[in-house]
Amino acid sequence: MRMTAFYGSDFDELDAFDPEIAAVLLSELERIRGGLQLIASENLSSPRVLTALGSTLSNKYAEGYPGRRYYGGCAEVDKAENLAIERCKALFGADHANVQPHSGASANQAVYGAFLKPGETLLAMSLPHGGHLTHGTKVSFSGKWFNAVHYGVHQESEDIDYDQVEALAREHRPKVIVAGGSAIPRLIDFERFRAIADGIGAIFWVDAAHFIGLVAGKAIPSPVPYADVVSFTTHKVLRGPRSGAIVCTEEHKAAIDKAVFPMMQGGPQMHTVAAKAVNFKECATPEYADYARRVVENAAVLATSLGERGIRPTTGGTDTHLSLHDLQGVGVSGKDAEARCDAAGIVLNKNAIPYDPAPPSVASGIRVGSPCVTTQGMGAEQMRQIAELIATAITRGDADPEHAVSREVRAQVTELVTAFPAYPR
Ligand code: DSN
Repeated sequence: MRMTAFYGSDFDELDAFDPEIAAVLLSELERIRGGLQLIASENLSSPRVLTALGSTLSNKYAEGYPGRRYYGGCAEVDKAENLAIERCKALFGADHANVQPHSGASANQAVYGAFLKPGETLLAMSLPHGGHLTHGTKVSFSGKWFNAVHYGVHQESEDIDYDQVEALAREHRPKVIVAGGSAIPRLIDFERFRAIADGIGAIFWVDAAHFIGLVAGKAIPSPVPYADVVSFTTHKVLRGPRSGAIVCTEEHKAAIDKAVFPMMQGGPQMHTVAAKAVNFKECATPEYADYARRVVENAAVLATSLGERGIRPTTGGTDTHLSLHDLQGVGVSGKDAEARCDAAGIVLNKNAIPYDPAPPSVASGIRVGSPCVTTQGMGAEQMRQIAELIATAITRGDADPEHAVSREVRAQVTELVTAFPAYPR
């Protein structure tokens, strides 16, 4: 009864009306099913999350916050947003949650809006050392509107240079210090960052987009007890809809809410807010905690196994869901490695490594992540097998899908993804 009352997700009807788009939806599903998805920032969200995303909540304008909207008819979407807020707060032990950011970049924009005026200074990790585009790079609003100072990693350890963070903080006295990025394989010392921020009276902001899912599953330490504000995406290890969120202390609640709406965004996407509520409920289960633990275990095995095949993990390995690998030892660029893997059914991305001699469009490294393959139920044995397949594709393969090595590796990938299917039929 409730199923027939639900309006949406009628694929057959869409197919009849718009076979071109229906074909894309199907072929993308087949692409996901047909290869190994090792992009560290991707995951396979549940059919429950996808159902909420495909619902009529998409129609509703709800500018404002629950109980304080600028439109009538918000009683039902208010329930969804209140559930998302309460579940998010409980999941992370946070004083306050804002679940309206449309994405990680939008969430970050709101954090800037809450704490910085144009021209003021922030201190963040540099993009080539593992930071993020929105952390003050020149091509992003954050680098154009604010004075961004960047720290990096030690050349030898390839881990964050905390002494440099402290020295730059003292020299430049940034209003905000940012920890987090998109290619950091190791745990971040939040306590040290907090102490540095306190030493100069700065706001301590953690962009936890990449690893927040591991925090939700209690597989790694949480930044929430240390940070003034934590922004994140909901679609990476967390496995929710493609979106963002912010948690913060009581003190900054009003500033964050005003910065998300009306400063940076208009109407929230209420279907996505509902999907975030579903995802936060999923993340509070023992099954999710087990998943997060296995993501870390799998990433460690994959990193070590690639290292054993000459594909060196920077920092010597990983504590999280991703590892970054230096290909200089095998004499292949990141760009070529990505193309060879792609031809063999292995989806990963080229990535700059710290102190990379190559330009970012070529890069000397690759980044690999375990979120998707762990969702598919793969474990340590499969990680070793995947490392062998990646090494074969990179060192003996070719960008041509018809090359003998591409075909040979692809056949083994097919066996693997048949045994551990994504979105089982
Ligand atoms: N583009 C994401 C990533 O791949 O890490 C971060 O925003």
